[in-house]
Amino acid sequence: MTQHQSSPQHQSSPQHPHLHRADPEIAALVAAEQRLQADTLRLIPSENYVSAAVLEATGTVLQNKYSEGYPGKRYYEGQQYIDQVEALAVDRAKALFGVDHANVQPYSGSPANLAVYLAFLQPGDTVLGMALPMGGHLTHGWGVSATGSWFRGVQYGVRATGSAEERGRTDLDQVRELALKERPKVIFCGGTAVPRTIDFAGFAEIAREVDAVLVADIAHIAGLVAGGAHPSPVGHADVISTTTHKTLRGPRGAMLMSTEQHARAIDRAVFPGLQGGPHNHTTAAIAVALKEAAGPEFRTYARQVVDNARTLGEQLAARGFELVSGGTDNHLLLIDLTSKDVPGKVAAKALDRAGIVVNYNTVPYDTRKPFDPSGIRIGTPALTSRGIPQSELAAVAEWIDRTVSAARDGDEDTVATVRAEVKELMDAHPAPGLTLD
Ligand code: DSN
Repeated sequence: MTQHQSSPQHQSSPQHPHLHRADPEIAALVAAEQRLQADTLRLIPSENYVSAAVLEATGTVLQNKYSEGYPGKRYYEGQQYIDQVEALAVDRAKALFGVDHANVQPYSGSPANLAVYLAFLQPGDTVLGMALPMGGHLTHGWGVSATGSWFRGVQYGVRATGSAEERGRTDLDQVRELALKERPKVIFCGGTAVPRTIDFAGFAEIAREVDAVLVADIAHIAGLVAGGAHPSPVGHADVISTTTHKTLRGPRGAMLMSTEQHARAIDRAVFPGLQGGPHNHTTAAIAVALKEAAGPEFRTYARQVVDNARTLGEQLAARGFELVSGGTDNHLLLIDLTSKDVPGKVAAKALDRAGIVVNYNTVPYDTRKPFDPSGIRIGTPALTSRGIPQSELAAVAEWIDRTVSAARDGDEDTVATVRAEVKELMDAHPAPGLTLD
């Protein structure tokens, strides 16, 4: 058994003494996960480290309370403080993103997007979104999702031809063509593997042409938008959907924001349309994260995330890695490993053994299957939260290169060596929110 796989039963959890006494099995697993998050280089672009303050807020007594409804109009009594918590979260979201309206109750990104369907579509209506294998999200009308089976999902992709920079970028000509032909009621822009700036103005023009509601799903880039490191969809999109736990560095949750015109439809869709009581402990943690994101340090963080991704991309390209679209404008890199002769899943698993956590991912026009695709997806939000200096990113690229080659050659000694080197760098840059014994 490697150190990586060490049995959680051997670890103690003095940080959570009550949990440790009541349920040592779960306490040990939590402690082991904490150790894993501390020791590994987490490059999954949708993950991050929350602050200790956000973490504390998620573990408060607010989770004991039911509060169906909205501040000032609830279906349960005893809302003296809960109303204030939710109102603070809403006000902070409105101020940070500069929107007319914010709903902080969606349980996560998928329910938030489902609420959009409930607000604007009837079953069978047409929605236009980016195809999942091209970088979109399941809930943008992909077939296996309720959004693609209860609604009529029409999907756009990215350019297949052109220069290395042109390939892999959203093709707005195709979006317009599809929109004019299919007349969707809703158009989604944004996605989960989009390394380039989203042209919100371009999407808005198309949406206006066909009288569709434009929804900007900024789950991945919300922190970059808040920190001024990616253009804002405000003024272009009718509705903005986001999770709160990715670049925004909040708890696992979501928000829907909109113009005043759509505020009532959004609120009614979230509650009572789709959900029951909001998760008040999450709402409190969202409020804390929004306060953190409004500070000057967060702007520095957001810009550093992008600078780090660009540097890491350049370092990887210099080592022969093929980056979809030729690079990145944001926090994310999508890497096609075909030229390295290593399938994405094999590479991701070797990297995991080396203490570098990524996910395998389809690349546009992938000839392999989604569960065994050609690529990996990596990102810099968590690494930047640890304050790992940009000067270390050449070493990170070198570790990725050595490990991918080792995966191809079956060289587990190199994997173990990289793991030790990764641990040394992680020890030098402790993650926020993790206080280890
Ligand atoms: N699972 C998220 C991601 O990793 O991008 C999207 O829902």
